[in-house]
Amino acid sequence: MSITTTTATQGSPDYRDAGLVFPPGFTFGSATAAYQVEGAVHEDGRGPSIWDTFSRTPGKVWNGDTGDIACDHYHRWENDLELMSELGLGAYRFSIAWPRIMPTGNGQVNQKGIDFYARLVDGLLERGIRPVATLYHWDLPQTLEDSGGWAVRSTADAFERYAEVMGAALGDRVHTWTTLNEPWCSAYLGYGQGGHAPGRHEPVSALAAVHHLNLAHGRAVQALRSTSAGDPQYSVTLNFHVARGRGNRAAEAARRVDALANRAFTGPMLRGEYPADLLADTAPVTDWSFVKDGDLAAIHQPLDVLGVNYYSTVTVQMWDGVSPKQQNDGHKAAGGGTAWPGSHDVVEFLEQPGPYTAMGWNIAPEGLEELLVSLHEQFPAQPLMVTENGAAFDDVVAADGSVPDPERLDYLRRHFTAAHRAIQQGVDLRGYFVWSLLDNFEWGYGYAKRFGIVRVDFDTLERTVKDSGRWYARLARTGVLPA
Ligand code: GCO
Repeated sequence: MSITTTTATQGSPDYRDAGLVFPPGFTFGSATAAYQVEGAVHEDGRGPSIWDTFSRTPGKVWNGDTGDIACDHYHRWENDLELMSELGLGAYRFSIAWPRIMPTGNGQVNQKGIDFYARLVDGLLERGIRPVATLYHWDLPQTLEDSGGWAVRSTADAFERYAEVMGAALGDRVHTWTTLNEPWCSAYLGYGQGGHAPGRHEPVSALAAVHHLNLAHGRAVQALRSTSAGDPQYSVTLNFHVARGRGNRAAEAARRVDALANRAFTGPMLRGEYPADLLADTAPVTDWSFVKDGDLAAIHQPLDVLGVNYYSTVTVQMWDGVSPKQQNDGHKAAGGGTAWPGSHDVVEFLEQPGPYTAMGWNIAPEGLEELLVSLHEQFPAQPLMVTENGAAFDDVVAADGSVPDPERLDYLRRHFTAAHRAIQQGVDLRGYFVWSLLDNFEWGYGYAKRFGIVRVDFDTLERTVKDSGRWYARLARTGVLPA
């Protein structure tokens, strides 16, 4: 099976199983990211990030929302750890805000920033919850963007120094280090399509950013390895595109998206090379001269686990010249519409068959199964971990204060079933992190979209475990998919 199947989904199998037993030791966790939950953006010496700047720029984020307060996790972290204990989670995937550690991205280290994450990690360990720490979940220090951001090589140098600092500070206690979260978003949405910070529209910069993020990853793995006193695992998290082609150039459309979105990262990280078809496709835009001698060897580092984020599939069609409808709506999964920098052939992201979540993303659990099996076939020795999967729905609080969210529960059940099916087919899947522990700041959508298995009332900041959270607690405690 391949990611680049050429026909649209022929209808989803049901994927509503119960009673499935996950392998012993399978990790059940939940995930968040610093800017989405912490708040406290001016506290304890934190410097500004590109998301502070972007969210304050009129028209960029729904309703003018910012992460200034978010879930106030920076102050309520102990309460949130208690919540994780109550849910029986085995691991917590969080991200470290680079601008808390190095307020200007370089140079001076801010001890108060380190102290916060040290308290968090210690609190997790006290409760028997494994810390899975991501170094970069999109909050680039603004000063680094001011000197060119991910479009320039010096940002990868700065990231390496940041990784050294974190390895030395927490490498004795962190269970798993993740270098980057979804570099696809950082590069293409940040520097190409512009729907994410820093909001630039520069195709060449987007491809340079791809490379500098890859380089930052490889250098960070080496830096963490040399400074971590314990025996942590090393990983990266990618958001893969499961692309269905349509039309008379269906296979070509799917191949191009696979090259640009998936293999632009797995190629250098897991094989030590950029795919030849990617270089050929992008030749009209760049000769990739930003790739220097030794870079590919630096990027190609053994990983204990590859993090996989999956939400939905994409359907793509290729046109010669301008498509009938060049969508450019900032839809994350759609890659911002006309995906192909520099080509006369336009790849258009088509509307998907439903049903949909509140993000407008199609619900396709079979895509997760297919993706995991495909990755296993491409990289047979590479253990995998689902580092994000979940769904936004418009939750309604019941009169008794509870939050029944049957659609999210059903979404999770079906995707856990898909993961189990992949395991049955021989995929070495080590764990699963539900996105998200808490309703939080959903980037360009602000607080309008709720992904949490725990509700956050954004007026009072009160937390309420949703029905999906209770269901997940039963799964996490028993390892058996509850009815
Ligand atoms: C992502 C992110 C999350 C999003 C989630 C829903 O990696 O895209 O990790 O920050 O909130 O994916 O869009």
